[in-house]
Amino acid sequence: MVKHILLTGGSGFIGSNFVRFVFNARPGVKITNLDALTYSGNPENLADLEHDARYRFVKGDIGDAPLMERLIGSGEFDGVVHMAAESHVDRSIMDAGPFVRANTLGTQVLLDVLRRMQVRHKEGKGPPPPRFVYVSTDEVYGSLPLEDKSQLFTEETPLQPNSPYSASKAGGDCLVRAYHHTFGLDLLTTRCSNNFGPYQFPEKVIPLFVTNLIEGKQVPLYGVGANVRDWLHVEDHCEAVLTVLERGVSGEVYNVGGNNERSNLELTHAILAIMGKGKDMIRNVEDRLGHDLRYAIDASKIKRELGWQPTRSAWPKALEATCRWYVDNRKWWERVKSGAYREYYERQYGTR
Ligand code: NAD
Ligand code: TDX
Repeated sequence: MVKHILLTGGSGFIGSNFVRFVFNARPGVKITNLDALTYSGNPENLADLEHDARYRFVKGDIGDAPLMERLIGSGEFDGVVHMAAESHVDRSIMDAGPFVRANTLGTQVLLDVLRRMQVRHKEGKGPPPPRFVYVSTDEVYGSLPLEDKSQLFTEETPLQPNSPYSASKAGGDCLVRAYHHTFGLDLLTTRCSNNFGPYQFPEKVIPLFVTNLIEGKQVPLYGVGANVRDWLHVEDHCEAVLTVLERGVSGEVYNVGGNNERSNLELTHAILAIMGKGKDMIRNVEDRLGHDLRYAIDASKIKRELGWQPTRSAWPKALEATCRWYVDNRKWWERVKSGAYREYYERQYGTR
């Protein structure tokens, strides 16, 4: 079992859920969270754990090679879970630069630190490089047709990313593959479908729609809402990542999915029903450029080989619980939507 995990991007949606999940599931494990606190990194997501002896926060950018060298090269971690990324497709369509820098080049910086550790270790001059899990996405596979529901993404599906976001994530996937193949580093990859749950930045469709409805605003549905996504509760994803870290086979890729395909229109109707609102609250807006039609994951490998399967994603109960979380935690998302969450950051870490 791992003892001390370096988690990158731990102040974001999945990262902050991962910290909580691991502390509950493995009370003896320590986590150091390395996060640059970009717009989607919110220290308030983990404010209650700040004084937990098992938790440490380091503010930094994965692209900062000397810092990564000092941190990872110290040898204090036996596992790295790499989640830090620019994560929103629409932002990548506006400006791809930050995506390539964080998702592709940032991943390369981390891999190069491991490579240098490996060289030093072989010379008897330092600790071995830790195991490294790259948290990727189903979006690297591109898009499936709407008509033929039998088609699913498997780990053998060729990478055909369609957005600057998914292309920059696929850059990371390719580097992980190459560094394992070339140097034999202990690297693994997960490719997960759309997550939902608490602490998701309200630019993503579920928290955006739920919080808009609470505020009495309409929900902007792209096109006619025909696009299909496979929804997985974030804690199921966290469990899958921990499982891969603990028991995955080095060099392997594991798909993670909820077997829970919904069109955006179906999803929107479900949210409206939960929130007690009518269809008049839908505003059909211009479609996303290059909008992938359908993502659907075949997650049979991780089930067969590592025994993981989703247990928290049952529809619509899990969606109802998520909507309720946003209803009950209005202060959290109001501070995000208004930008006030940055004040906490300024107080804790000074000006940016
Ligand atoms: P998020 O945007 O909520 O969080 C990303 C975190 O990374 C933030 O805390 C941000 O400050 C940090 N970060 C960004 N650039 C950084 C850098 N250069 N250095 C250090 N930290 C940096 O994203 P999320 O939804 O929690 O996604 C986490 C990971 O999971 C990403 O790698 C994403 O590609 C992957 N993923 C997400 C989903 C999903 O549905 N949200 C599904 C599959 C995979
Ligand atoms: O306002 C909106 N209206 C709308 O119709 C938004 C923000 C989205 N949508 C649609 C677009 C997508 O088909 O809803 C669907 C989901 O959109 P997002 O929440 O932006 O997620 P998606 O683009 O599918 O990507 C997400 O899942 C995979 C994450 O943001 C990625 O980080 C992850 O890799």
